[in-house]
Amino acid sequence: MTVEDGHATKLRGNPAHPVTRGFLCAKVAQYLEREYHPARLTHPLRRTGAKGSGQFERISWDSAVNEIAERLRAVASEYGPESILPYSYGGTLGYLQGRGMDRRFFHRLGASRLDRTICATAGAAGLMEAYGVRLGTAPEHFVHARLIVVWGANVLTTNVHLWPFILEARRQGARLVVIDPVVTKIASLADLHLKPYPGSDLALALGLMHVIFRDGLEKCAGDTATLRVRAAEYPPERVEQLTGIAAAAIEDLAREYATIRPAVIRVNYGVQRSERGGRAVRAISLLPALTGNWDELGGGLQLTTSGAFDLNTDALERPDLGPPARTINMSLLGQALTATDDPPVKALVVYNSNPAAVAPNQNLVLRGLAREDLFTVVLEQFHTGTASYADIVLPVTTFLEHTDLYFAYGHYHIQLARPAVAPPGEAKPNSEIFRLLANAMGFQDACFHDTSDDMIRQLLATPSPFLAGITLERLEREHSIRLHVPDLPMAGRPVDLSGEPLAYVPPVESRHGADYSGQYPLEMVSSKNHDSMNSSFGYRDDVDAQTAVAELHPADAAARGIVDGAAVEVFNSRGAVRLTARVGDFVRPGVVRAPMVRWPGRSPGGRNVNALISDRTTDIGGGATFYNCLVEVRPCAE
Ligand SMILES: Nc1nc2c(c(=O)[nH]1)N[C@H]1C(S)=C(S)[C@@H](COP(=O)(O)OP(=O)(O)OC[C@H]3O[C@@H](n4cnc5c(=O)[nH]c(N)nc54)[C@H](O)[C@@H]3O)O[C@H]1N2
Ligand SMILES: Nc1nc2c(c(=O)[nH]1)N[C@H]1C(S)=C(S)[C@@H](COP(=O)(O)OP(=O)(O)OC[C@H]3O[C@@H](n4cnc5c(=O)[nH]c(N)nc54)[C@H](O)[C@@H]3O)O[C@H]1N2
Ligand SMILES: [Mo]
Repeated sequence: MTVEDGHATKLRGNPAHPVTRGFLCAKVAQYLEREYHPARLTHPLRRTGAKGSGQFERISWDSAVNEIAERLRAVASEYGPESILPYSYGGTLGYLQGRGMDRRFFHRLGASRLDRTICATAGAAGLMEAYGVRLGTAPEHFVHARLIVVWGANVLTTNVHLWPFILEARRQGARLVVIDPVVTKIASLADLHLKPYPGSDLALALGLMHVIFRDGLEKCAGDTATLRVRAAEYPPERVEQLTGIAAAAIEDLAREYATIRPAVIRVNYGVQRSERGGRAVRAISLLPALTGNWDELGGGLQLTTSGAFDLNTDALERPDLGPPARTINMSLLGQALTATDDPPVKALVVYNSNPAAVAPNQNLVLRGLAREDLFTVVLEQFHTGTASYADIVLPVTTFLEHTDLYFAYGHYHIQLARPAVAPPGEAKPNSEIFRLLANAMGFQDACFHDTSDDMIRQLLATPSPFLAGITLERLEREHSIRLHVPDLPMAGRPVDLSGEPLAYVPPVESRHGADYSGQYPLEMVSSKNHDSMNSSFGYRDDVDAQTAVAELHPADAAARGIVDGAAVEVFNSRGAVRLTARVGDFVRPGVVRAPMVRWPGRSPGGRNVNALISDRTTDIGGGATFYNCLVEVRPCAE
């Protein structure tokens, strides 16, 4: 980063970083525009118009903090502290601004706890069922693979830093297979692209196991008796019917996967955003165990690397500060705000998240946010859809303006970052805001006076071997440090190879599902957009245009009289969204892709695709089923 006279003028990747190697993803490359955007929030605001109207007046920090403390105290004394709900997720991967003072504050208060399920818990639960630990093949080791299976992972959009390692492996002869109902960039560059029906991956994984067992290709010392019986029920012909992938292709992939070594699977979170998604991840994650791939450098699987970040989060979050409290699943926010009654949610504090845009069953979420008797506080950098429903909006800093220690999403490096520029106006870090609120609430506990450095030291005080020798002083010198994860992170670890309960039942909302009536015959996938970070760049016109689109297969478009560029309505029993059709070989027939997610306030009708998505949760992990959604599409009368 180049800073001239206190102004950041250039943002670059660090060429010495072993994973990111000097290049930035599409989102961070444009971050300085965000940093200095005229729409940045710079002062506390109080709502003056109706909820959702976006009318606010400027107030001082003192009056904002005092009003919030007063309202929270009143709600807690009338309804009990569990009537207060914190809501936060992916705005930052920093520990201090993501899960530090905020958690201390809500724990001390006795507020409801939030089960943060909206992204990754289903897959994590699947991996935990199989291995009891969330580790995987390091991205640097993908270069050694001879077969790379990219399964429900949009690598060139969501995980670009893995691509150079895949390219290097391919230069050395590796084969690349992609399993995705959508023709993503990486799918179009693959040696083989298989397009399963959305949500059918568990059946595909069982089909691969079927062939591996049937042909005696497994290399596994564990007890596979029940898994063998389960897999025997999924011969390729049946799996073809369940997944839409030809039996011959299943046979070929199984044989390739079991015989080319080392083979690595990059399964990302695309697979698990569906009703059978947790168990699908579990079944997929057993494939390397069955074929001995964990024992070879460059073999194995990566879903996540999060298990290596074994920091002392209890010391950071202090769950001991307050009484036990009920837990609310964030993927069910609409229900929590409209149906929960013991006690009802009377105050909502949102930070690092934009639920009005990203949460499923949007009509219910917005109905909840519009409740006049709900006191809502939103900590934000921008005036998001959620902020427009707030009673009080507080301006916050960006990662260029505050200290934090960062978790990694897909590699094993931990990183410290210090502020590089001053915040605009009166913006403050989340950590500072929750410190102020704790003080205004009269919380006397010493931990509310901890500085950022104190908190980083507390986090690093862990017996975990992955963090041995990593101190704040070392981080200060080196910025980014690789955790001590062995080269073969799963070798020799116990694995649960049981086949229970791994039977595949088609998701309720899928072409073979119990809810399928033909009224809404298309399966919609609203996966990540290239230049977006979820809803974070939704104020940009180019991002808005990219997320105002529904991609249809030519056969599905022709059957509905839809041409490329036409205005269409995508609808089901929950809602309707107006988008622009893109017609081409972007998806398998029967599938619609609508890149996520538009700011609802910028869409006609004030809704985005999440108005179409149910709040049914995943088989395990309580996740949202964003990619199991039946819809119909019709041309709009202009
Ligand atoms: N550019 C960009 N990068 C991002 C983000 C972003 O918004 N934009 N978001 C970040 C976040 S929060 C996350 S969680 C990660 C997610 O990273 P990924 O998991 O890679 O991204 P997704 O778009 O959720 O899904 C990946 C792929 O799964 C496919 N898919 C959907 N349903 C199915 C299915 O049933 N089976 C199979 N096999 N494939 C399916 C989709 O078509 C998509 O191409 O990306 C992160 N990186
Ligand atoms: N249809 C559909 N919906 C989805 C998904 C999908 O694939 N399809 N993906 C889901 C997934 S995987 C995820 S992770 C969620 C993501 O949903 P969210 O976690 O809500 O992520 P964002 O939409 O990026 O919103 C984060 C907000 O935090 C703000 N922010 C950034 N830094 C800070 C900070 O330091 N302090 C505060 N207070 N705010 C900050 C940003 O300005 C931004 O408005 O969306 C989910 N929703
Ligand atoms: Mo996510």
